[in-house]
Amino acid sequence: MAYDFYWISGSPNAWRAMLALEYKGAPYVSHRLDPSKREHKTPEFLALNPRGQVPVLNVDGSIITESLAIMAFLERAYPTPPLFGETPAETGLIWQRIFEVVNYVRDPIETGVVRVISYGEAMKDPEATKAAACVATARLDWLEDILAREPYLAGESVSAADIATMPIIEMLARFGAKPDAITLALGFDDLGRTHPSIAAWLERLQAVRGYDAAYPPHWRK
Ligand SMILES: N[C@@H](CCC(=O)N[C@@H](CS)C(=O)NCC(=O)O)C(=O)O
Repeated sequence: MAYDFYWISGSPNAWRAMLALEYKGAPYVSHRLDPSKREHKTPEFLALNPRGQVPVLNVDGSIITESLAIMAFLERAYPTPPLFGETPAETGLIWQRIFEVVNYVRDPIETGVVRVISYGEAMKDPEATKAAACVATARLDWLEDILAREPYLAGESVSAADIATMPIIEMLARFGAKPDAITLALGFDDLGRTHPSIAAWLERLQAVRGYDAAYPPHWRK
């Protein structure tokens, strides 16, 4: 039986859940919501998730919100190929990486930089934007250090840690190339030069099963 999956194009949280669905080969019916029409705030959608947020997975009437919860559900429902490791040590490291990214990487990038640029607010206080970019760069440097030593964030194989992190970094690369970011020289427009191991990791992830299907359609030219 196919699940019902609700998402918004470009939402990093929906992206990671959708990529997990695709990677696992799980059957699902896609419900793409249009945020400009506030389709994520309709009474019908709020009945699924009162927060009015994506992603949402409807599993035969059981509603799962929270991208990481959806990924954990998929791991139990479709153990192969694994995303959360095969040994206790692997599983521990994968969750460690996920929480490190959620607790220390996501906000400086998504809130500190991406949101400011996407809301057109980067030039309102250039010094504040540059200061936020410095923090985000330090978090990127941390990822770069891991990926200079390992092909994936939790070792030799692609895992949930990579799938959970990749959309955040893709967002930074996309918005870091916008004119305001270039004007302020935030330094996110050429990851191949500044963070070559991250750039190589992003390229490796493009070969992961389901990458193309989960890629935000409105980002395609
Ligand atoms: N912690 C949640 C966050 C969900 C979330 O923030 N979704 C955003 C898109 S990335 C959303 O739906 N925003 C619309 C809104 O809050 O109105 C998860 O990981 O799924």
